[in-house]
Amino acid sequence: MKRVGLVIAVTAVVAALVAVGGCDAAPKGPAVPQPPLGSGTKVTATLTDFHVELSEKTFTAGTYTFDVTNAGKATHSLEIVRDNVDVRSDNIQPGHSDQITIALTKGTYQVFCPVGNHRSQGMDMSITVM
Ligand SMILES: [Cu+2]
Repeated sequence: MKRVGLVIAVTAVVAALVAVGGCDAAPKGPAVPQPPLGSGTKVTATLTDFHVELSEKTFTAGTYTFDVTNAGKATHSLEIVRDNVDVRSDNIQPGHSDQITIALTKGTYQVFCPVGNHRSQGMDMSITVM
């Protein structure tokens, strides 16, 4: 996630991400390296207060770039997690966007907003990769 942040973000956002990074839940193993940012199949993710909407409902194994747009009024982010895979966008201000790229393999991933208590407020879903 730091890598993505460094590529994309302005310095202030990077600093904020690094500061937040120390609070993340313990990883379940070495982080799996992800493909280059922007590669693979494009998926649109729209974040609102408090819902995550994806343009795709079904996924097959492969590389995907999620174009994440915050269409809400609060700050949001998109995180995709499974085992030792954990990819997270920058914190996105209302009206702004970010990209994350992830190699999806067969199985179920949790897709949620890690900001505040947004996950428990409904910004939480799972995707199953066939
Ligand atoms: Cu949120």
